[in-house]
Amino acid sequence: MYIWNMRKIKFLIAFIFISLGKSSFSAIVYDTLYLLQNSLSTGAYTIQTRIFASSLTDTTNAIIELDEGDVLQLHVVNLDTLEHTFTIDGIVENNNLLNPNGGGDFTITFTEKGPYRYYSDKFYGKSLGASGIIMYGYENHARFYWNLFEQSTPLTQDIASLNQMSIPIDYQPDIFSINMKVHPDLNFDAKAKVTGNVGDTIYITILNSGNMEHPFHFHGYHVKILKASQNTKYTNWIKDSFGIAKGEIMLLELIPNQPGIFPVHNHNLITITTNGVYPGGMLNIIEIQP
Ligand SMILES: [Cu+2]
Repeated sequence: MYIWNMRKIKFLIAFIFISLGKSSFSAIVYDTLYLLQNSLSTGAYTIQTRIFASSLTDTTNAIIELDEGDVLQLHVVNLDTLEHTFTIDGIVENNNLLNPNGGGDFTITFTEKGPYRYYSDKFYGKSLGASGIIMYGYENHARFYWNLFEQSTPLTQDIASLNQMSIPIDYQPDIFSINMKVHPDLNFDAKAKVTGNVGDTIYITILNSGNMEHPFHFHGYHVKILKASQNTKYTNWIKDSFGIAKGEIMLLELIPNQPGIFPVHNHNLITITTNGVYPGGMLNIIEIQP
């Protein structure tokens, strides 16, 4: 009887500590996104884009980082002239319409660590790039993000004016971007260019927000695919090249075994050009110190 009571007390004490621990580490995180009309130019080409931006002057989709346990309280303002949705597959699928010059408020709780895709499920939203990343957890590690997007100059004009309602079979994109930037501008994107030290545990999220599959090739390192939303067979595979399906989000773990500066690039060679010239487009750098 005495032992039972002691166990009960220990359990209660542990419960109190767990409760205190949870309340001290979790928080409600308030954020606002603005769905904007934007564009991306590389000199010869200009594509129309739609983005969920953190501010009215941003040119790329916001990356929202949460600690494990956080609850996201999100305000979304639609500054486009067309209606959109704020969608996260399996989490926010209903009551998520964003009227033009209107918006919505969303209280979002995540239960599983990892990256999530938010997007407008309207064709003219997602096909023009309104698609970004929320990262939940892994807050004690370096986290990097590659949001892939490509489009064609005349096609984006037709989609924006509602004259085109699908991606045509002869789709020929002419801008290939990561975080709405092209190489070498990517070298100055601290969320995209992977930096760290040998032995670090680094998490890289790749989201394919584009309108075609994108195969990637790592030089210098192999990565472990921790999560893949569509190519689920890849889970826990350690690879240096793999495809990312249209709309797919992946979480990669990189533990660098050697110092150096190495490229990571799309294996479809047209996508690592800008204005038709190599190197450009979806070409990224990993820079690891000893
Ligand atoms: Cu290669």
